[in-house]
Amino acid sequence: MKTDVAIIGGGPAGLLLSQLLMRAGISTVVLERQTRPHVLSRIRAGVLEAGTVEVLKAAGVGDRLLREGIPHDNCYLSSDDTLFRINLIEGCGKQVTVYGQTEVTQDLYDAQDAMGATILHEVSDVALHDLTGDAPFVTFRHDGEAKRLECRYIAGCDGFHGVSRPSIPADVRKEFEKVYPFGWLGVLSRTPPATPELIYANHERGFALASMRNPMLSRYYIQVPLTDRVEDWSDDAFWAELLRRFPPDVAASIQTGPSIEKSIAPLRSFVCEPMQWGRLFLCGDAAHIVPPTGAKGLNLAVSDIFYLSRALIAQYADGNGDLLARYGQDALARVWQAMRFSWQLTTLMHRFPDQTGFDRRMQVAELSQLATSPDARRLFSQVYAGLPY
Ligand code: RFL
Ligand code: PHB
Repeated sequence: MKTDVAIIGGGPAGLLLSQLLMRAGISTVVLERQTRPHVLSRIRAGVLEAGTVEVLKAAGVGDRLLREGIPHDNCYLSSDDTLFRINLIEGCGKQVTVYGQTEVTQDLYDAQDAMGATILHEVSDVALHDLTGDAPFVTFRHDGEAKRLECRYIAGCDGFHGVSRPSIPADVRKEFEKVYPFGWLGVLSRTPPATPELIYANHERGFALASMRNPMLSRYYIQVPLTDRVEDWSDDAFWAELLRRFPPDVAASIQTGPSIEKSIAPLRSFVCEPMQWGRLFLCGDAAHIVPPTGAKGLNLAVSDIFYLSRALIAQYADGNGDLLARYGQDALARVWQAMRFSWQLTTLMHRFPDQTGFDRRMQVAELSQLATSPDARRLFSQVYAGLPY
């Protein structure tokens, strides 16, 4: 098999890259380890930055997003029993849009099917070869047979546990990591959202988040110790704990119901430098992980794909490799800004096991600055709604 760009991983990053490149006449093959229903069953991101919406529109997958996505002008922060609003429009003139990652991925699959894309599911033993030469290739198994895919470039879009990042030699790679001493227990339920916009809550019992997918589908999270397992949490125990962590009037507006999905995600900040090695380009979770506080993960995957697709299109259009040579530099500048924001919001909104009275006063001071200072809210809004590309 032969293609221009071999794409490892058919999550949102890989599918979006394939879509943007195919629209520019560049051929792709996507290799995905899981089945399509498995990829579509992962409940993850929910909040899209304004720039993400623009990239998805440019990729030809904006129609349903514009119809069904819920634009939000605000988000709310609460600390114990106080609640304040951050108006994103006042802060930076931009909104965010609530539209699930599952929906983004479904739209990309539909668009890719319509273009006749080659997406191979249930591939195994993917290995990358000759990355620093002019003719890299990928070997893998599919339908019980060993296969070889020749290409000009490889995009590593295979998430945190993929094979692409470890294909960069260990003595070249620098990895930066921070692991947080808690996770998020998330519940999806077929109930109307408690409030029209998101509420991030810092409570003495721990963090909580009220989010949503659509007018009849709510998504809630609570901070839990890393030792907790999903089986430890009955629906009743989850709702009781969630309600305790919001101010009383918010808690009173939360409708509880059976969970239709329940999972625990650990929190981690992680960056791999460089994001490119020879003809291999890392994108999305393959290169970096943010804690979900602030909803940056999927948005960063999209900004990486924006930079890489632009660079590959320029390379194919007129042989100009300048943007491709600086892909990692361009992507990382934005990644580190989002990394700092997610770390800061995680630090601000969670209760840490070893938190001192001093640490708590620092949270209170920072929350009070956000509540009272338009300048502080402006800085917050700029990153929350999305830094420019
Ligand atoms: P993905 O989605 O992990 O996709 C990678 C794909 O690669 C496949 N794969 C392989 N394929 C072939 N060969 C191999 N060896 C392979 N190894 C892996 C995998 O099967 C998979 O299909 O990475 P991608 O595309 O970079 O997308 C990143 C996003 O999924 C991720 O950043 C977000 O979900 C993070 N995230 C959020 N991001 C936001 O922007 N806003 C949010 O509101 C938000 N909320 C969240 C989140 C992540 C969460 N969890 C569970 C980690 C909430 C949660 C709870
Ligand atoms: C979500 O709806 O899943 C969500 C929203 C905001 C976040 C993280 C996750 O910061």
